[in-house]
Amino acid sequence: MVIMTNKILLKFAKKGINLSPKAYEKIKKLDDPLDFSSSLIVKLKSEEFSKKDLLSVSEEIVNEFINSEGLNENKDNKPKEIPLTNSKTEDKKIPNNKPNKIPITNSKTEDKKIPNETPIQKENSKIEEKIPNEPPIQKENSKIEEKIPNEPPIQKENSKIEEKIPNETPIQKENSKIEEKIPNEPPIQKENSKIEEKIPNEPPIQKENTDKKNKEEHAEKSEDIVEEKVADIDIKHSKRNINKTNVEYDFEIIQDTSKMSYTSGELDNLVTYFKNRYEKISKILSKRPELKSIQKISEIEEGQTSLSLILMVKDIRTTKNGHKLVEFEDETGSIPILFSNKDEELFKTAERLVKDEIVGVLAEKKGTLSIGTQIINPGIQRRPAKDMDFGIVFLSDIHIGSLTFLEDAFLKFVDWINCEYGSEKQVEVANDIKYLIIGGDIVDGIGIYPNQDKELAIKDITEQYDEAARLLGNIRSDIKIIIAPGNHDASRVAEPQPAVPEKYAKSLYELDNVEFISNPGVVSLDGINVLIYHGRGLDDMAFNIKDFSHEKNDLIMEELLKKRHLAPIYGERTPLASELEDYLVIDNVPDVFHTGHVHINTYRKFNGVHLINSGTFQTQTEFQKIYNIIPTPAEVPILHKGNYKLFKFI
Ligand code: D5M
Ligand code: FE
Ligand code: ZN
Repeated sequence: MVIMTNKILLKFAKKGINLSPKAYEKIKKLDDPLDFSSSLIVKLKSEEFSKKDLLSVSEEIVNEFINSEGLNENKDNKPKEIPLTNSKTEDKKIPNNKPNKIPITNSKTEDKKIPNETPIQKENSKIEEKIPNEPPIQKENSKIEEKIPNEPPIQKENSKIEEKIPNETPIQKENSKIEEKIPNEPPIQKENSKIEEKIPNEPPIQKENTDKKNKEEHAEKSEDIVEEKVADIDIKHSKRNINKTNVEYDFEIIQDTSKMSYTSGELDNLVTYFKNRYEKISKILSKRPELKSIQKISEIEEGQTSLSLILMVKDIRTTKNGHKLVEFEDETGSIPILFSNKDEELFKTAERLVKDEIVGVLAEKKGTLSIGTQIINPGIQRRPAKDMDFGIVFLSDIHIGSLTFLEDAFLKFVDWINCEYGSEKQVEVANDIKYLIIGGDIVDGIGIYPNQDKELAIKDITEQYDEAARLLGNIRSDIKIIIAPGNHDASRVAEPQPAVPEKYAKSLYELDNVEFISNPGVVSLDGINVLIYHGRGLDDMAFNIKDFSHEKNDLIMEELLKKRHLAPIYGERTPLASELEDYLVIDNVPDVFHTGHVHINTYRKFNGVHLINSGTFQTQTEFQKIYNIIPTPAEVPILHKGNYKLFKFI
C-alpha cells in the first residue's frame, strides 16, 4: 500500500495537482485508486479547471466526482456504464481486482497460501553495505535471457511443451529488399530498420514477387518488411458480395474463454488463481536444464549455499546503492534475493522483473543473505516458418462511434480489401486476403472515461455496433472476420473478456462471415496460430519497466512472450478476473501475437513469432492528450504469404 500511496500522489503531482489530505484518504480507500485518479485528472484537466496554476483537490471535489460518476466506494469504480454480459457473476468477480479489499500483490498469498514462514530473514540494511555502488549500464534491446535450442515445438498441450531453453539470440532481420522504387518520398528508417515506402499514384510496374525466394531462405533472416501508402486509385465501386463464398477455410478456435463458467470471485479463488498460474509456468520452467533440481523455499537447509528455485515475485525494491532487492515467494514461504548492479547482464534482467510473475532463480546463499546469480524466464522456443499462400489483415481500436474515428480512411481500407482501391500490386495483396482479425475496441463504447460523451458521434452502444455492422458489412463476404473485444466494447471489463455479446451487437452477428472470440483468444487460420490479445497488460508493462513505453510495445510483446503471460502484474491497470485457471498464461507459443490497445503500430519478429500491434483508426482523443499518447492511425498491418506489410490509408 505504501507503493500505491506514492503512486497516487505522484500521479496528481505530475499534473500539477495537489491533493488535500482528506481527498487523498478518500481516494486511497477506493477500489481502484489509480484508475480513479486517472479519470479525475482527465476531468480536472479537460473541464473548467484547465488553467495552468497549481490545483488543489479537496475532499468535496473527490466526493462530487464519485457521485457524478455513480461510483460506489465499495464497488468497482470504473466509470464504465456499458451493461455487462454475465451480470450474475460480474459483480462478484471484479472485486478481486480491488487493492483495498484483498491484499493482492504483496500479501495475496501470505495469508492462505503460505503456512510456513521462511527460514531466511530479511536483512536489507546489511545487504546494502556489502555491494559497492556502481550504476548499471543501460543497453537497449541488447540481451536475450533465454537459451533456446532449435527443437520443434510441441503444440496444443501444456503438458507436452518442451522447454529446454539454452542460449540463442534471435537472428537479426535483414531487410534488404525494397520491392519498389520510391519516387515521391525518401524512405524513412525506423527502429528494426523497416522499410517505409510510398507507392506512387500510378499502377507500379510489376516485378517478380520475392515471396517465394524468401521462403527458401531462413525466415527471420530474409524477412521482408514493407510499409507503404496505399495509392489513391479508385478502381471501381461495387456493393458487398452478398453471394455465399466458395472459399474453403481451415478455421479453428483454439482458445475461447467466452463460454466458461466464471468463478464467484471469492478470496479462495484468488489463491487458486495464483496457484494455477504458478503451476502452469512452473511446468514450463521445470523443463529447463538449469532448473533440474529445484526445491521449495521451506526445503532450504541451514548451511546450504547454492539455491535453485521457482518463485513468484512479491515485491521489488531498489536499495540505496542501486541494487535490486526482490522478495520472492512460493507456496511454502518467501525469500529476499539481491541482484547486484555489478553484474550488468543479470541486473538488466532483474530490472525487467515485475510483480506476480514467475521465474526460475539461481542464487548463492551466504548466511542470511542470498545473492542472485541467474534469473530464468520461461521463454519460448523458436517457431519454424510455416507455408502460407494467403494474407491476414490485422485491425484493432477502430473506435466506431467516436468523433475521432477516421471514417474516410476506413472506407478506403474497405475499398482496398475489396480490391477496389490502390495500385495494381496493392490490389493483388488484397486479393490474397482470406482473414481479417479485429483485436478489440471495435466501437468507442459509452462511459469509458469522463466526458467521453463529448467526443461521441453515436451515443448508444447498440447503434455503434449497428454502424460497425454497416461498415464491416461492406467487406467482401469471402473474407472471414474474427472479432475479439477490447476495453471499449460491451463485454465485462475484467480479463479474460468474453466475446462481444449478441445482445448489443445483433447486427454484427447477422453478418455470416463474422466469428466472435474472447480476449485473449487463440485461432488457427489455415494452420497459422494467432494469439489475439487486446492489450491492457501492455499499459502496466509500459509504466512499470524502465526502457519500456507505449511506443515500444513490440519490446513489451517480446517480454510478455518470454514471461509467458499477457498481464503478469495483478491489481494495477489491468483488471484480471481470478478464474480457477489463469487464461492469460501463454500456454502455447503462437505463430502470430496480435495486440492493439495502445494505438501505436509496431512490428517485430522474435524467435520466429510475428509480433504485431495493429494501431488504430482513431486520432488522438482528449484522454490520450493527457497521457501524451501519439497514435499512428489508419496504418494496417498485413501478414501476406509470411511477410509483414504495413499499408497506410492516410
Ligand atoms: O486506449 C487508448 C490509449 O490510451 C492506449 O495507448 C492506452 C492508453 N490508456 C488507456 N487507459 C489508460 C489509463 N488508465 N492510463 C493510461 N493510459 C491509458 P483505449 O483502450 O482505446 O482507451
Ligand atoms: Fe483503443
Ligand atoms: Zn483499448
